[in-house]
Amino acid sequence: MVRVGRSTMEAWLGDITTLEVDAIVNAANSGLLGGGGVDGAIHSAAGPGLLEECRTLGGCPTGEARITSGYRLPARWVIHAVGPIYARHTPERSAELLASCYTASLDLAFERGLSSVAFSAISTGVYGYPLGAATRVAVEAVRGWLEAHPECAMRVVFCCFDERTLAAYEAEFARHTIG
Ligand code: AR6
Repeated sequence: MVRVGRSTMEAWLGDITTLEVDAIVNAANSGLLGGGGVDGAIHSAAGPGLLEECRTLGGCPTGEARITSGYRLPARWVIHAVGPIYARHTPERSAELLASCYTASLDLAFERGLSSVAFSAISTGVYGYPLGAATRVAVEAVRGWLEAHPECAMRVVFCCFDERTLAAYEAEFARHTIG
């Protein structure tokens, strides 16, 4: 766990659809109408109400996020962030777009007065973002946002669906704790 002012960042191994937090962050696509991976798992667990609400949103550009209710999920809200498809951009542009997913999601959570948010490992599945680089962007973006909002006491969970992802976050946290 890494402390940033009144906030914390932690990594957790498991299925994001089981997490009892204020909001979970989905790795969505720009249509916001569901898909495979974590997106499919979230839509299945939330039930059809989620898709109905998503249909009203009119999609979401890459690097941005939208918020809906959580329906049958234990989380009250779902934030749908659209990560970059890694091969479609330069590495620098992909990093900007990915960082923006994290900061836009935290902006939405903060605006709603939420105090706990769990992120999926956006873009590291079928969107092909190399895991180590994505993890670095995620932790640095969240840390920067928390440092810029010292009044905020947010619990940020990085939800890892496999051991490899968990190890990447723990390695990244070690860098932030030591240096
Ligand atoms: N809980 C937590 N993490 C999960 C779960 C789960 N239940 N299931 C998978 N993951 P991906 P992307 C992890 O491919 O790369 C979808 O079709 C997975 O192991 O879901 O951003 C969307 O509709 C990986 O670490 O998202 C988009 O079209 C991480 O979630 C596209 O995929 C992200 O993998 C988005 O691709």
